[in-house]
Amino acid sequence: MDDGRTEPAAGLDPVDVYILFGSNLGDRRERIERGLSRMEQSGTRWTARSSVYETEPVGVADQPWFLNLVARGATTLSPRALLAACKDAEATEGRIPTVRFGPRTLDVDILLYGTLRIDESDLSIPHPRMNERRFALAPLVEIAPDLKDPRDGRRFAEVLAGLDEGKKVLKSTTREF
Ligand code: PH2
Ligand code: MG
Ligand code: MG
Repeated sequence: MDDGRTEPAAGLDPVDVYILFGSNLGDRRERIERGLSRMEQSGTRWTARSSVYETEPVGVADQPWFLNLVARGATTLSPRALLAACKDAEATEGRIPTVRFGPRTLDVDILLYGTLRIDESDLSIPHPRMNERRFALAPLVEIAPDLKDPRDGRRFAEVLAGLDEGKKVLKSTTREF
């Protein structure tokens, strides 16, 4: 019906979000897969997912290698509700908070929420360290080669190409989803 009121109801327009999944304990693929399913049940529909990457640990060196993957979702959740959904997915994999940058059963991080920028004590979007991390940028650029950083308009592909963080990030070929 066109009655001239074209404004959508507040909060109902889906927003494109990019979420980084990481695991380095237990059945890493299963954990990521279950995390994706869990989040899909609460307001985020996945529209793209990267390959799975085997990645050398960053931060604490003496820990197992990670699997990382980036998924694009269309979400109707607010940034805070999305953060809660990420934490909920982590909790179902039995994540217990331990050392910063240390081993984890499942880590689910919001990289981008549309072009929104938030800087609060417990929630920063875009993810404040994503541009220093090959394990985040490689899968992101795989599914979004033209995407730009809302902070400065640079293409993430260009940021990745210029990154001299030397940690290994290998596209996993052992099993495709
Ligand atoms: N996450 C961290 C710390 N270090 N290293 C890799 N390779 N992948 C991660 O997801 C990762 C990490 C903290 O969240
Ligand atoms: Mg993380
Ligand atoms: Mg995290």
